[in-house]
Amino acid sequence: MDWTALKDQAIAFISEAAHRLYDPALRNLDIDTKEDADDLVTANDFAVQHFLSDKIKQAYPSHFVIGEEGEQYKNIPDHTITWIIDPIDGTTNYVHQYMNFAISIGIYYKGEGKVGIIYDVMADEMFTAVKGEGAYLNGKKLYPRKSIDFSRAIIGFNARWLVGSAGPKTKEVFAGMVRDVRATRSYGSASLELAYVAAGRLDAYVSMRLAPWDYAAAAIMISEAGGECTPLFDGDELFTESCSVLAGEKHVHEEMFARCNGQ
Ligand code: 2AM
Ligand code: CA
Ligand code: CA
Ligand code: CA
Repeated sequence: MDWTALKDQAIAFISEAAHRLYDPALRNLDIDTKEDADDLVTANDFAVQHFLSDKIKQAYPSHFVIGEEGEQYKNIPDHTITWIIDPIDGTTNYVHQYMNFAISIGIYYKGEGKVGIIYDVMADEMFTAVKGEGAYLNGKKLYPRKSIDFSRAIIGFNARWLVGSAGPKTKEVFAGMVRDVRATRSYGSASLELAYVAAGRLDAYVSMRLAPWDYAAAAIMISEAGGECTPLFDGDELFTESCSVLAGEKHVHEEMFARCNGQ
């Protein structure tokens, strides 16, 4: 398979799908909720998922497609190419802010990430990666950065993790990290925050709980940009239904992983 050609095709599909999200007249705020009152989904989440699935199935009938609003993450066949889609990552931002949301596609074959694309629709930033060929932002290569000290790091961190379901010890570790770094940021779109790690805008990003479509594209991108993307907690496993995630520049990643796992 020519993965670069497949990346270009995926970019074309995403660019076409993005019109629906970019055009204010098509901004569909027919909102529903999922697990709780703050877990939003709009008709456009489904529309983009279906648009992309149809395009992919037409062009590549043998490929398998899963996504947050489509086929769920299970029984992925090993013998065929799988597209993992988040049609809108950052739906709350799409509804409330109309910025900082992305379309994310990761393409996997036999368990290995081959192509990752994350498109920030309103900023018109296309983050791309092909396994072994580097990561790019709007066609410009993203290079690995020099290690920095943890005290100078800017980390993507959602304040909710300080008050949520984590145990008191984890919260204490989180509070220590928030105190010790230079600054924290929270953009509300996991895939974009992970792309920012690849681009060097953030030195690390943590989440207690993400689904595969949140990081399928980003994991390839971060690895191609010289960073690390792993579970936050020793014993968790990426690409299970729900998993903690820690991504970062190698040194900062190492420090955060050690703190969170009591080393
Ligand atoms: P979404 O917008 O596609 O739902 C918000 O901090 C980030 O976490 C977004 O990337 C959001 O993706 C994701 N997210 C929100 N609720 C989640 C949940 N219950 N499980 C996993 N990821 C979630
Ligand atoms: Ca969602
Ligand atoms: Ca998501
Ligand atoms: Ca989503």
